[in-house]
Amino acid sequence: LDERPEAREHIFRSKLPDICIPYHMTLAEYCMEKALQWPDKVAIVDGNTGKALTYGELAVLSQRVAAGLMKLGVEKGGVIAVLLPNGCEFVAVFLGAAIRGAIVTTANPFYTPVELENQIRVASATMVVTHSSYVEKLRALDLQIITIDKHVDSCLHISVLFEADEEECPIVDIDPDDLVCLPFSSGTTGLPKGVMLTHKSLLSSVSQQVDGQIPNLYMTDEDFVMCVLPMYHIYSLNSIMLCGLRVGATLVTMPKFNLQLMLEIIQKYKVTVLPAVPPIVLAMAKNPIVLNYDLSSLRMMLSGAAPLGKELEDAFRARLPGAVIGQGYGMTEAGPVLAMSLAFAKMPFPVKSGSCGTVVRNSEVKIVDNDTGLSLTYNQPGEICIRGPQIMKGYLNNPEATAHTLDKDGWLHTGDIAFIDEDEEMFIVDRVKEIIKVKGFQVPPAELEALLISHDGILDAAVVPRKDEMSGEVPVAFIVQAAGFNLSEEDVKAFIAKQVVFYKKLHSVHFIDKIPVTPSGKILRKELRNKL
Ligand code: 4UU
Repeated sequence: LDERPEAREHIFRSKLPDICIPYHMTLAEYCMEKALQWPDKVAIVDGNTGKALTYGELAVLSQRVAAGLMKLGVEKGGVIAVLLPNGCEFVAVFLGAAIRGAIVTTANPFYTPVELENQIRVASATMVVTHSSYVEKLRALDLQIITIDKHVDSCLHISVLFEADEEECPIVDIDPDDLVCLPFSSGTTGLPKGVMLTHKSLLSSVSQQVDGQIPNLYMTDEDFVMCVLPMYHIYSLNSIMLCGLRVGATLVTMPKFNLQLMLEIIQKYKVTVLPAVPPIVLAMAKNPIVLNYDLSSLRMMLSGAAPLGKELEDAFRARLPGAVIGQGYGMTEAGPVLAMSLAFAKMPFPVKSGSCGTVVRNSEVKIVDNDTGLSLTYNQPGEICIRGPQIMKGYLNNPEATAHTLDKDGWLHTGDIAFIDEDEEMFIVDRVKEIIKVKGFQVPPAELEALLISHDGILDAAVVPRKDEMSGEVPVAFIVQAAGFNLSEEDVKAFIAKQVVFYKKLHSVHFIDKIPVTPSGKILRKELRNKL
């Protein structure tokens, strides 16, 4: 009898064979590898304005950005913040920074000054590339600001990067384990942390999706990929931007979601691939205006970042039978893609509604029973753990949080509860982490709780998710009020609303006498959720 622990572990793998991942390449080389084969092909087109950039132009522009960054004193390993809506500037700056050997931290441009300051401080960013309309929010920080549109006092203009000399593009010795991207995520607990993604992580994740004889996510240079999900979130950054460039597709960008505009753009550009989040699937499946458009070009609808119900998936299929719908399952720390529907494979497998996909290639998944720590086999729900070349290196300057998430054997613990059926399809059934997902966006309860207890009238607070038809989940607060105060629900909501980005706003506030906690002081979130 083999008594080694690994002999007791049930490891799940992709149904597709492993592939050869070109670890030796840098992320920019890898994503632009084939760009020279089609220099005149449009890489990115702005769906609203029609402004387009070809692969050849993008290659030159990113070399100029790398040269410009070097001239401005950005060193290898330097961190720059990108605070931009979707568009060619985002892509060129990201690639240019990667060529320079710098690290890009991405954030939501709608973040409040407090949210931005926190991230920029933790990330030690020294420069930010943004739109002039966000400059005021950044003034208090010690940062070199570059604007992509008009000139602004005491800021630089993007021309310092875009008009630099590509001949001066630095040749940097980049190791596969060097960082390239630093998105923020609260992970399984606490405040947002910098997720260290290396050239190797992102390159592996892209490769696991689109490379090989039988790609799992089959996209080609003939595809027009809708880029409406924000590139500052890892889903869009990886599965749309980087995967799209790798295969030579055309990215059709929109700065923000608007259903009617999106439908017009799909029709006009004959968009073939629509990566989305559940609220967009809901609109596509249910909103009557969808029927007014010719969407026959759509062949693939990918949903991810939050649970998508079986009913909704079926409703979408009934309305748009020409498009294959399926899910991807990602987590920033996992590089990000853990599982992808095999309905999207070059040789598609039959799949079931409600599944979030099958584990990607060159990776191992195990499902762990949280009580016994044992790994489970088919059809038994437990915590999803993943191991592979794509997962993060750790949280920046936070070994404690890293140790809590990455174990000594290299497994990343997701905090998601799922089972895998006998067809290797994964079904997420619960979440054992605090994070609240509003339309796929992360809302860390710890952040809202810290803000709440900073109010003199609030003694203690807990924030939990409440199910919501439109957003999936919304945050609601339980509050213990201090003696002598008479706060109303509206007072508390307004106090939070002015400090956070729109999707983190509280939807209701409940006053209670005491926040229920475990003997060790952890909030009993389930108990509060059950009260709702
Ligand atoms: C149920 O949401 C993401 C990344 C999503 C993504 C990326 C590339 C989806 C498809 C793709 O191709 O990252 P985070 O870090 O913002 O949030 C991670 C959490 C997960 O741990 C899980 O709880 O978001 C939830 N989640 C999902 N839940 C992500 N995808 C799914 C899903 N079903 N399909």
